[in-house]
Amino acid sequence: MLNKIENLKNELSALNVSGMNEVEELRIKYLSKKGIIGKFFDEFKTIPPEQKRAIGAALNELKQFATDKINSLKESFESGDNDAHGLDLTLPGEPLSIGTRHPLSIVRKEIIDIFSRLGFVVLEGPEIEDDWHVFSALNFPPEHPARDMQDTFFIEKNPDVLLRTHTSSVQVRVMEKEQPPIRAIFPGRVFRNEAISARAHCIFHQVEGLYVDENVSFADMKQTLLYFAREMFGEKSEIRLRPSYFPFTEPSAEMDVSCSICSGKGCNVCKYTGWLEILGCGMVDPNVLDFCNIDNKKYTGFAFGMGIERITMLKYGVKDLRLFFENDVRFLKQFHSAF
Ligand code: 2U9
Repeated sequence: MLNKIENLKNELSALNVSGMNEVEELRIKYLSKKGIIGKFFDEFKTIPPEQKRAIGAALNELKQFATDKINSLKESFESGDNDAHGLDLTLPGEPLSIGTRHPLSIVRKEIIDIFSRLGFVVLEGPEIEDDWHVFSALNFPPEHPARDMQDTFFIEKNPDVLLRTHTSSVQVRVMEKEQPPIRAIFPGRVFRNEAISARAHCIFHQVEGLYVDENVSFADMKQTLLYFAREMFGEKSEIRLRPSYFPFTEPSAEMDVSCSICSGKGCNVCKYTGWLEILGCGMVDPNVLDFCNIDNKKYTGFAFGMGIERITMLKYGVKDLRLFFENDVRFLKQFHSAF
């Protein structure tokens, strides 16, 4: 009897059906009063009393097993696992649209690739910073307006905990830890307490660069940045450097690239000047090297910084900065990348 019970269990395990009608037929075949399991219970009445305990338990278990099996077959049809439920499964599916790289990611990658070809490595650091790494080590005077609540997001005061306003803080951290030669670029998000408009946002993306070694000169900087401009905006691009001022560089300059839209002839993008301002740069102020424990008699360096939004706007003719943050696919899908 135990063998018969085991065989029937195996038979039930292997059952499969193609419709609800068949499930009902199986229920009748196995579980109705006159079904196979019912007959086993009739036979049970005739077995010797000493076997009743073991066989009774096995029979009850078989009945439960059959009930569970029939119920699960029934449920699979009710939930639609096995049935089209009136749907035409031959209709074509709705295509899933594949996303694209964000334009800022495309341009950041392009900038990184250009400087990588010149031997710059990529380094990153924290977005939440302290006064020393964002201002003091960079030679900002105590009363500089950037230290004000109106320009910078403070998380805590005394001691100051704040969101970095530039990625220069990462350069300070690197110089504090490592001695020259240092040749790296620093991409990252930065935060400034500005009203959001077509030309400004409170969050934006920068890439800064730093090269510190013996005998690094202003001419090295100029040639590096000329290479960058030609790779980024086309080989016919020209650059010009205008004197400027930053607390952390001396001398400092702002760099323009000839307008790639009108080839310098003048158009509404370059406001009829033929030039587009793309970055700031300069020789690292000896004070800054000193603050970071680098011998400013032995080493010199150049640094530069650019906003990725600005470069992207100029390269693609985007007129409103807010488009980068709205994630409207009609805007985003116009940009294509090979990576
Ligand atoms: C250290 C020393 C020097 C980084 C530099 C600029 C010039 C610059 C702006 C461009 C547009 C910021 O995104 S922006 O608003 N940046 O003009 N940045 S030199 O100089 C450094 C950095 C770190 C230790």
